[in-house]
Amino acid sequence: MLASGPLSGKWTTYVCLLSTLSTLFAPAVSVKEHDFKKCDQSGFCKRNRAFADHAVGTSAWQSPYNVLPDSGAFKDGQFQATILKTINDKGETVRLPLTVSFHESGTARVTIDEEKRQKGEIELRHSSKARKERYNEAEQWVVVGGTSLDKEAKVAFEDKTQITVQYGPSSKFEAVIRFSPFTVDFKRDGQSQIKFNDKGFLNVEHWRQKIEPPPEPEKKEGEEAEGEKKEEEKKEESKGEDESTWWDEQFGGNTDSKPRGPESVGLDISFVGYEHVFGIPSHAGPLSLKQTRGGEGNYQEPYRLYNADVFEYILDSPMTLYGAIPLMQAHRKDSSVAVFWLNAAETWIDVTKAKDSKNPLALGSGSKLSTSTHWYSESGLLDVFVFLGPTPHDITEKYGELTGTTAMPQEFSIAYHQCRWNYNSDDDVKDVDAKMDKFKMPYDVIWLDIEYTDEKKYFTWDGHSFKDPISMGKQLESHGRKLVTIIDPHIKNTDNYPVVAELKAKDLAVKNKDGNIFEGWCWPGSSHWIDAFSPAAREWWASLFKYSSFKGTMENTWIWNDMNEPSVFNGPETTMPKDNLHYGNWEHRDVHNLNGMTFHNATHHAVKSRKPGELQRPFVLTRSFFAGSQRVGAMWTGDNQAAWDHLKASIPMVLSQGIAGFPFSGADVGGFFGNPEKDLLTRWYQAGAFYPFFRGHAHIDARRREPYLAGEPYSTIIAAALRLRYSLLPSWYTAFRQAYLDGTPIIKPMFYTHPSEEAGFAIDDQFFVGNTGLLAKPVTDQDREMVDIWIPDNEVYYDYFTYDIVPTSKGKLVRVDSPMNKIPLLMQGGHIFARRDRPRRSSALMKWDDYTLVVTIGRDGKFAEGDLYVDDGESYDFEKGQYIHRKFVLEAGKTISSTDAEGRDPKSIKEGEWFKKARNILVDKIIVVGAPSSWSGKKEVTVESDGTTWTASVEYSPAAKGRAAFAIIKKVGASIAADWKVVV
Ligand code: NBV
Repeated sequence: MLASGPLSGKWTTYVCLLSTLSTLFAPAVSVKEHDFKKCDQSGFCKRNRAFADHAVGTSAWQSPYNVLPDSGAFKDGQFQATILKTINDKGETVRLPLTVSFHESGTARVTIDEEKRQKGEIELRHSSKARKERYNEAEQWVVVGGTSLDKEAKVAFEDKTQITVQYGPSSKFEAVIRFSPFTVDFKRDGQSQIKFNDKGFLNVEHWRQKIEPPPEPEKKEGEEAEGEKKEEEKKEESKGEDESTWWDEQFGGNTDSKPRGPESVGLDISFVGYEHVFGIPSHAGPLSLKQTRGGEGNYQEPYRLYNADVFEYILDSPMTLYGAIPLMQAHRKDSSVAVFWLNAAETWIDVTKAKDSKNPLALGSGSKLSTSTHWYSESGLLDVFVFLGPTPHDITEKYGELTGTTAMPQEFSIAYHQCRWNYNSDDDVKDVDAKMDKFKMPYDVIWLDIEYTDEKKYFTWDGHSFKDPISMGKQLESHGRKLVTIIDPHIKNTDNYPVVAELKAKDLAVKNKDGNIFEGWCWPGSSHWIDAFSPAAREWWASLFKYSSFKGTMENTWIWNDMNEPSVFNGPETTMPKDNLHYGNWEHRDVHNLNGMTFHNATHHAVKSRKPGELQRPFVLTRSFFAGSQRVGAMWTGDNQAAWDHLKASIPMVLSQGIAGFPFSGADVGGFFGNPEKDLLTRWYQAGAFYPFFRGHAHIDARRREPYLAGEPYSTIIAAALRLRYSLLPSWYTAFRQAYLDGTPIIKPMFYTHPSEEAGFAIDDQFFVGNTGLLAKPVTDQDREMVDIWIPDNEVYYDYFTYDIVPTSKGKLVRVDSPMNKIPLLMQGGHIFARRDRPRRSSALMKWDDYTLVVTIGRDGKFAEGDLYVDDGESYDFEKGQYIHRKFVLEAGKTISSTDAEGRDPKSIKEGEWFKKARNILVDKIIVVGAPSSWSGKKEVTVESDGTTWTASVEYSPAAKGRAAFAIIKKVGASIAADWKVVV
């Protein structure tokens, strides 16, 4: 690993050290698939797949899970009973408490635990301190609302064999719980949508005592074969169960001891009549998930969720990546449903599709397939939420209610971020800052990777290269810019480092299986890991971020959390041993997928409390995440490559984040590893300008590639992409507001916006932005000068840049020119969206700029509407009503009006300083694309606001050569905060 460019002596030393470290402990440069488990290398994955195969292959298979007769009771929106699992031919059973909850929000939840009494009887192996319970605290981290029980839910039918509960809005949802075997059929309007255990794959590996085998008698000659026969017989007795990984498991030279033995939970979940399933990020594959049990074009392996530092990941793969959101949405024409599998342990999901002739919906709706999924997690509760839609928006909204929505970001954080590993010194940062200005490239944030520290000791600075961080921060501040510094969860194990000394003294680190502090290797060499599950650890973590403690940081310093899967170079699969122990003596196995979120959360709260009465919304980027992470920051898709196929893959990945409730996401622009050719870099900026999180980043070995270095014509084209993002920031911010309110994705795939158009369900390379009607399809192929955009409806579409009317109709592919300097971007008719057209150096400098409204007249020639949300872009005052939210409507092709989008009475708002100043921000220009011909010859329009009337000039350009007619109303002069009306 060698850095390019001139190296100082010290720098060379570092690079050598790094290169030694990385060869010793880090994975090699490209992902080694064999560094990560395949299903048959993971004991419980193999067992659950084998269990499913056994069920499928056994005629008249009977699931051994039955609700104990008369054990059930329904009360106040909840059905509780005991499931008996028959564990052997003698009819012995274990008891599994079942709770089916029906919530006012319309979601249902099925939870299966294992009876405490049984657990108490189990003696753990060794002297392990691991907690003797199924992990039941994921809920505390993930669920924030939507679980009030629905007291209106009622029993519609009940006998000895089943109970049917009606629930949800107008009682149109129904759960039919059958007892023998235990199954649940979730219906909407009387039709089955989701079935649990329909295939009989329910599998709760109960806790059992390890029976140590008697010592093997010494073998005499010729006894070998006899021994093998005994093994076979044993397998036969245990019904083919493979016990070899029950008590410990080896992988890559590591042994995972399992003090509690086998304890996985598995269930088949069938989506009746649904051909498409989406979600369960993060994977580098198509948005519409593939089948996983082989066959042409399918995967062989299940989708895996086990947060890992996979390093240069491969594409089109169900392999795990850095974060996990176990939410799956199924969609067919006009109907969406979903499940959320609340389990933080390693999880695998098989997806298969089959013709379902029994199902009238499948045939009638034109959807020919049903999708069956099979979920299994290594430990913990079986805990599943069910959403019955029917729209994709219902799913994201209800899921948002359950796990929280995107935190309202500071406006700077949705602008452009300039990063690389690494900016070498404070002078380097200042220089990049100045050059971006020189080349008129707007940016808001510059980032420092791990080299800014003194030998990877976080909360310190390398005194040689970063002599004066405050003066650096101040230069940035002078243009409203910010600095982000990286802080990772591994704490260098070394002398004279107060942070590690405190971590140890206060006993706040993750422990190994013996209860001693866990030591592993990461960038700093020998390290310990903060255990962010512990409240005391989080409190201590917060103390480290105080300005007085993390010297050199200022109010414009924000934080980046990397390596929080956690990445442990010498650990199994580059992460922590599963038998490590966390706060409360939970095994790492139980909480692995939550780990990244707890660290991100600790940092978010730490930054929020840097000084008493902190007023700014924190910005913290994370690599690892789980369901709920959206509440505390943004994510990026990790270490991609400077290659066209990685650019292409980034779009479905970011779309998938959006429909799984974590839309504040983006991929490294330019590709992390390698050196992008200039055309690729340029195209990537054009795509990145449409990621909700927009950051250029590069590996330490990559050549410098700040956008001004690209040279002409590329630099100018990149600058245009940056400016496009900046001019549309008001609309992006409005989309974030919607995401914050109800979980709506920021960029939306076709199935989401047009749930009736089947031809669009699998399309994942084009998307709409917020509610603007902007339809983008970034170019992701080399030398592609035209792209085909799929048109989902019969609206009129205009080219964003030329106002050409796209000759098209619903369901057609339309060819759009896309030379290097053009982003294929259409405007759907019928919308009004806001821009700020004056180019400036940073978003902060645009704060008081006037707005341009773009009206795209719909097919009927008369109507358009849209909204704009504005607040101070940084504080929490918006929670106290300090915001402007306007609704714009064009009516009858004649009047354009602005009213309060929420119908608020202006007198009810006690206007603070920002609000008062914002009143002076004006709507400067209104561009009406597709303006009616009756406007031709108009020179003036009247503007009415607050009882005053004045005129504004209008310039009308008639339609010409495929271009729509358009009008520009100039110097409108109406306040953005006021009601007004423009009459043509
Ligand atoms: O901190 C260095 C890098 C960082 O630049 C990258 O964005 C992360 O994904 N980090 C990974 C660790 C090393 C990766 C080779």
